[in-house]
Amino acid sequence: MKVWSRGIARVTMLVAAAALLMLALAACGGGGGDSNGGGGGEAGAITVNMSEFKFDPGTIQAKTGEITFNLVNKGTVAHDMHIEIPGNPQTSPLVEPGKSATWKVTINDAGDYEIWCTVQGHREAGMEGTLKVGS
Ligand SMILES: [Cu+2]
Repeated sequence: MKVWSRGIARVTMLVAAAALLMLALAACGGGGGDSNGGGGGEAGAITVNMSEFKFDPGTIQAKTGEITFNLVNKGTVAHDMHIEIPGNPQTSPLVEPGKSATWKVTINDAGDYEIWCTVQGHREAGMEGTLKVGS
């Protein structure tokens, strides 16, 4: 069951990646206007803006189950988002400056989870926060 649903999640991600690629190709035709943020990302996704050195919002509210993040890097260096899930810590792909990424994580237990950026020195500089998962 768990393996099966993971497979579905993987297929969903591939479909999402393909859709993003098509969007990117379409955007290229327009010439230069790289408009990330502001309505971008998947429906129901939680947008988290990353910059030096913070997550905005710093406290993120979510519901148990599959959580979709729209990670937007508004900074000038690469950032990622790590969620300290006991026994199952998760780290997003690295998001380059000016880019965004859709990232899905499944959390079945309600609670508060620490988040931080794993790029060296960023957490120490204040790039951390809390993910509050409610049922
Ligand atoms: Cu960072």
